[in-house]
Amino acid sequence: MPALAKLLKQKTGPLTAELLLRPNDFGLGKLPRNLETDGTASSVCGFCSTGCQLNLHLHQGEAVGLTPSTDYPVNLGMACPKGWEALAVLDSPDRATAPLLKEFANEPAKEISWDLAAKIFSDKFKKVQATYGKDSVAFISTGQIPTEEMAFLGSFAKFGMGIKHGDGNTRQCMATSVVAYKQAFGFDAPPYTYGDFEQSDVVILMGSNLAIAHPILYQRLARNKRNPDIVVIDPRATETAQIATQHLAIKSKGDLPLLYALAHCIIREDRVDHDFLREHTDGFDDFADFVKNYSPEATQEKSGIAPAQVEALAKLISDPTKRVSMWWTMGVNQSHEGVRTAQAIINLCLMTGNIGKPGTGPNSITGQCNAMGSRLFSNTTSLLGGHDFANPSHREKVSRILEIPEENIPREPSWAYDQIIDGIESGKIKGLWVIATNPAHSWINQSKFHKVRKKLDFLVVQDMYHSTETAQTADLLLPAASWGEKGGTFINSERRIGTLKQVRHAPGQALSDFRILQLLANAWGCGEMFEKWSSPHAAFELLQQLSEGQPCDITGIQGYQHLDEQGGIQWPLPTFNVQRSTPNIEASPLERSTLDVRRSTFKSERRLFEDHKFYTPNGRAKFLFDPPAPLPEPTCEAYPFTLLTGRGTSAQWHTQSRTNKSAVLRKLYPAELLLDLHPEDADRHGIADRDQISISSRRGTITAHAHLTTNVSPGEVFLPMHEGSTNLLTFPAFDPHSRQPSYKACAVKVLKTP
Ligand SMILES: Nc1nc2c(c(=O)[nH]1)N[C@H]1C(S)=C(S)[C@@H](COP(=O)(O)OP(=O)(O)OC[C@H]3O[C@@H](n4cnc5c(=O)[nH]c(N)nc54)[C@H](O)[C@@H]3O)O[C@H]1N2
Ligand SMILES: Nc1nc2c(c(=O)[nH]1)N[C@H]1C(S)=C(S)[C@@H](COP(=O)(O)OP(=O)(O)OC[C@H]3O[C@@H](n4cnc5c(=O)[nH]c(N)nc54)[C@H](O)[C@@H]3O)O[C@H]1N2
Ligand code: SF4
Ligand SMILES: [Mo]
Repeated sequence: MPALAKLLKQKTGPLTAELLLRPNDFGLGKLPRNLETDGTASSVCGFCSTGCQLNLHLHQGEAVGLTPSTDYPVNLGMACPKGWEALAVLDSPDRATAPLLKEFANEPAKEISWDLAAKIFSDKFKKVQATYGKDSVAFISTGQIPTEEMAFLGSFAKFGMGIKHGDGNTRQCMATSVVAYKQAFGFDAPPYTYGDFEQSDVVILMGSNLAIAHPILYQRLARNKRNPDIVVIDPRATETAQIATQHLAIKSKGDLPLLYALAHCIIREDRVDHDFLREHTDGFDDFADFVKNYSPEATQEKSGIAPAQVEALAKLISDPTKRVSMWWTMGVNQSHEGVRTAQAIINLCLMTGNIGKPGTGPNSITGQCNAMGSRLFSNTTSLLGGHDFANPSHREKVSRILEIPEENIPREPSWAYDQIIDGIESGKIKGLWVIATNPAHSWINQSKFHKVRKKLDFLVVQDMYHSTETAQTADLLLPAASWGEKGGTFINSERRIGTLKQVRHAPGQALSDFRILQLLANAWGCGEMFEKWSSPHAAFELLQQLSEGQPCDITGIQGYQHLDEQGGIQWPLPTFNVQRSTPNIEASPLERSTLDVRRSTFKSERRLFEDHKFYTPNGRAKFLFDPPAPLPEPTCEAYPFTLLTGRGTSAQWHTQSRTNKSAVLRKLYPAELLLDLHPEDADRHGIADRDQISISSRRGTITAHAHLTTNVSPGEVFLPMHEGSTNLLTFPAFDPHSRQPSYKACAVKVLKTP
C-alpha cells in the first residue's frame, strides 16, 4: 500500500473504506447515499457573496445541469450568468489534474505523486525556515474556499507550521469594512439582511455597481414596492445608475468630503436623532465640531457635487419619516482613506438613527462567495472566530477547544498582504504558499509582484487550474478540487451560512483543499494535532465551539441539515439553553440583541442591533473621523487622466481563470480590452471609437481599444480588472488603517497608437 493511502487509512477513521473506493478524491465529500443516483442537491453558488442557492440536477450521481432554487430566501428563483454556468467552468483542459513540480526554470514542470508533493512541500519550507527563521515562510489565502477549509488552512499554517504571516485576497477587497465596523461597533458586523433592499424608502449606493457585481441584489432592489429614492454615487453612470432616481457623478475619491458635507448640513439644520445619539453613541459632539468646516461650498471642489444637490440629499437622508439604507462596496473600500469613508457612512446612519430597523443600516456588501467566512475564520488578522491574537484568554480558549498547545498560537496578527510582498522584497520572506487566489494578475502594481517572485526560494500554488498567471510561476502546483467537487459552508454578505455539496468528481488526482491540508499536515509531522479535523462537518463543529460567546455565535446550528432545512442561517444563532463553557457572557450585547431568536420561532431574515446595543465594551457605537488626505497620485500634465478600475460585466469573474472557460460566458463580454473614454477627451486626442490606444502610468504601458462613452466624465477613464495587464498601471497606495489597496485611482495618459 503506498504511503499516502496508509497515512489516510490511519488518520481518517471511518472514511478509510470510502477513501480506497474513490481514489480520485479519497472519499472526502462523498455524495449522500440518496444522491448516488438521480435527483437534485442544493448548493450555494461559488462566485459572488450574494450567496444564491442552485439546485444541481444529478444523473448517476454527477451533476448534469442546474436551476436556481425558488425557495431560498436569497435568490428566490433567480441566478446571474455565472451561476447558470457554474458547472461548465469545471470541465476544462486547463484543470490541474496532478501535482506539478518545476525543478529547473528552463524545463517544463513534471507530474509527481501526491506523496512526493507533500514531502517536497514539507522539506522545502522546513529548509527555508531552518535557514532564514520560522517567519520566513508566509501564505496568501482567499475568500473563495469553504469556511471549514479556510479555518483548517489558517490553523495548520499558524499552529502546525509555525508561520506567523498569512493574509488573504480579502485584503484587496474587504479589509476596509472589517476595520470600519470593528472600530465603530466593536466587531466586524455587517448589520443588514437582504430584505432591507426591499424595505427602504431611500437607498444610497456608494461605489457599488450592483447591477454588474451583485445582479441578484439588484433584482431584490428592483422588487422594492415602496417607490424608493435610489441614489447612486459613482464617478461613472454605471448600469446600476439606470435604476437610480438620482446619479451623483462624484469625482474620483471625493466621497469623504461629500459625506462630511452631508453631516454638516444635517447638523446645521438640527435634523439629528438626539435621543439615539445620547443613549447609544460616543463622540458625536467632537464630530459635530469637526464637520463645521465641511460645508457643501467648501467641499464642492473635491467632490464635484453642487451644494444644492448636497443640501437636498442631506434632507432626504435625515427625513425622520423615511427608512434610509446606505450600501457600499469597492468604490469606498479600495481607497487611500477607505476606513474613514466607510465610517463617515456609519456616522450618517448613527446621526439619523438609521440602524437596527427594517430598511436601514450602514451596509457593506461583501465580494467573494466566502469573504465573510474568511473575515471570521481565516486565522489571519484575527484569531479564529473573531478573536484576538493578543488576548491571553482568547488564546487559551482556542487552545482548549482545538487541543493544541497554547504556545503554538502567535501573540500578534499577521503582516498584511503588502507587508508580506515587501517582506519578500527585503529578503525576510523566502517561501510563499498561495491558495485559491491569483496575485500575479490581481495584486496592485503588478510588476512588483513579478519582481519579488524572483526573490523567493520556493513558491507553492494551490489552484484548480494550472494555467493561471500565478500557477505558471509556481515551483510546486497542488491541484485542487473546486466548488461542486467538495462540501462545506459559505457565509454570504448578509451573514447567512449555507451549504455546498459535492456533485461532481474532481478531475484526475485533484483533491479538495481540505484533503490537501490533511496530507500536508501529515507530511509536516503534525497530523495528530489536526486529528479532530477529520471531515468538513467535524471542522464545522469546531468552528461552532470557537464562536461561542462571540457576536458571531453559531452554537445553535444543528448541523448541515439544519442549514438546508432553514434556507441557510444568519449569524448569530447561539444556544441559550445550553450550559456555557465560556464564563461572563450572561449579559453580553450579543445576548440582548438576539433575544428574538430565543423568544420567537426561527426567523429567516434577521438584522443586528435591533436593541441598539453594540459590541463595544460600553455597548455604544463610536463616531470616528479624520480630515480627508491628499490624493496619492493626482493627475498632472504628463498623466492627465484618472484611471478607474472595477468589474466589467456580470459574466466575468476577477482574473477570469474560471469564467473564460465557459463558451456561453465568453459571448457575454467584449472580446477585446476596451478603455471607456469620454468623447470630448477622445476628440482632443484625435481618438475615434475602437481605435487602438496605449495607456501609460508611471509604472507601465498597456494597449487597448477606445470605447467612447459619456458614462465616464471628462478626465476619467475606466478599465475592467479582468484583463491581466490592468494592474501593471495601478499605483500602490493603501488605506493606513486597513492596508487595503486603492485600486481605483491612479494617473495615466492615453495615446492613439500609430
Ligand atoms: N460579475 C462580477 N461580479 C462580482 C465580481 C466580479 O469579478 N465579477 N467580484 C466580486 C467581488 S470580490 C467584489 S469585491 C465585488 C465588487 O463590487 P463593486 O464594488 O460593486 O464593483 P467595482 O466595479 O469594483 O466597483 C464599484 C464602482 O466603484 C466605482 N468607483 C470608482 N472609484 C470610486 C470613487 O472614488 N468613489 C465612488 N463612490 N465610486 C467609485 C466604479 O466606477 C465602480 O462602478 O463584486 C463581486 N461580484
Ligand atoms: N485593478 C483592480 N484590481 C483588483 C480589483 C479591482 O477592482 N481593480 N479588485 C480586487 C478584489 S476586490 C479582489 S476580491 C481580487 C480578486 O483577485 P483573485 O483572488 O486573485 O482572483 P480570482 O480570479 O478570483 O482568483 C481565485 C483563484 O482561485 C482558484 N480557485 C477557485 N476555486 C478554488 C478552490 O476551491 N480551491 C483552490 N485551491 N483554488 C480555487 C481560481 O482558479 C483562481 O485562480 O482582485 C483585486 N484586484
Ligand atoms: S449573483 Fe452571485 S451568487 Fe448569485 S448566481 Fe450570480 S454569481 Fe452566483
Ligand atoms: Mo473582492
